[in-house]
Amino acid sequence: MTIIVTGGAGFIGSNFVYHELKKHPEDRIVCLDKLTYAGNLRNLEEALKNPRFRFVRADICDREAVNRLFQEEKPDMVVNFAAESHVDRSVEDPGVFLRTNILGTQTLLDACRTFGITRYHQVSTDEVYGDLPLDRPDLFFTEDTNIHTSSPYSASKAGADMLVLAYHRTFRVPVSITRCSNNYGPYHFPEKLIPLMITHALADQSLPVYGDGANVRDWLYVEDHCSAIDLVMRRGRVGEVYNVGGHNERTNLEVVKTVLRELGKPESLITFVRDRPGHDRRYAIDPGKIHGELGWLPETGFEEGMHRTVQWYLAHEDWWKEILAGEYQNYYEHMYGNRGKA
Ligand code: NAD
Ligand code: TDX
Repeated sequence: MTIIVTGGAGFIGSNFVYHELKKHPEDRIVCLDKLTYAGNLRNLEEALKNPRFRFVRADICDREAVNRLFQEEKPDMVVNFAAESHVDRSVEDPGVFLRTNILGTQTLLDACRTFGITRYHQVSTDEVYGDLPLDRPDLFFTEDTNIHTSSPYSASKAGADMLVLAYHRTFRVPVSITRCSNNYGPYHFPEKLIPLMITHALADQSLPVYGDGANVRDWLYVEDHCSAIDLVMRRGRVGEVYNVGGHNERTNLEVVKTVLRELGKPESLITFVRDRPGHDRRYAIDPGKIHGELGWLPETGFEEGMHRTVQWYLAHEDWWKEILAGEYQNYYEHMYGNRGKA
């Protein structure tokens, strides 16, 4: 089988490329990625040595390039990871989120209609459900929870999900969607909470926690997300949505303290800064459907996953130092320079 993986040079996409090459020695993987600030060919260094892997630099909004690739490769499946993925950036500049996340998805769906595929899989997020109150630990997102978005990022992801389901209903494109909770692990871009805190702690810089740090996220080790996508795209029912999460809820402050413990650094590095506008309070996934229908369960617990992640960042200093030395400097100064204390 030939599988097009879009956004495969990013965090989850690159982990997924390795997962597929290893798990399915009969399949070819073609990665289509624009290499935005978040895409990094270094993430695919090992894959590029594999004859079953091909990399193509292109924008998912570029109809001509997308159609040319479909024509050449005649893919059996398409898995769409390509997206603008950082909530804070979507607050600064929503336009590119709508373009890539919605129109890019449409371009891929149109190619699937034209050329025919056995499955189009959309990698979505639990953020499409909005948030849950902190004082109702009995509530979880199910696949039937209303779509109720908070940020331009989550609104664009929800728009894409609606389009995917519409193309199934109207044009019979065989689609599936996974909505996963927060991922962490190797190749996580250092603008996101966990790698940002690891890299700051290693440099003895302050750790900027938004608001009071009481917001809750449901963390899943990236490898477990990859195994869930692999299962759903191959065995999940067409036209269905599957939530993915491992019941690993932590406040941001707990996560930051775990990082500091792992690195043997003092909690005095923590600084509370101005909150994110529209900051979602709590995400919590009910993974009952994917477990019940497909038998999926996560394999890596939070303590083990965090230990592995911190070790990875310690062993790959050159990877993140190269990122921190580039354009990212300007981003950090712009976003955090005038943030002040909470
Ligand atoms: P990322 O930002 O690390 O990577 C995104 C990748 O997409 C990059 O390689 C980038 O170059 C590429 N890309 C961006 N715009 C493109 C375009 N127009 N054309 C082609 N390629 C383009 O993101 P991530 O954290 O790996 O997330 C991957 C997907 O998973 C996203 O769709 C995101 O919404 C979803 N998701 C992420 C998480 C998480 O915790 N990170 C959780 C649930 C769902
Ligand atoms: O410097 C920070 N300080 C801080 O307190 C940053 C970057 C984040 N935070 C908080 C905000 C969130 O409550 O940490 C939490 C996690 O923040 P992010 O890493 O930005 O992730 P989040 O906003 O939860 O979104 C992530 O999970 C869902 C991904 O970036 C999305 O792509 C995915 O859909």
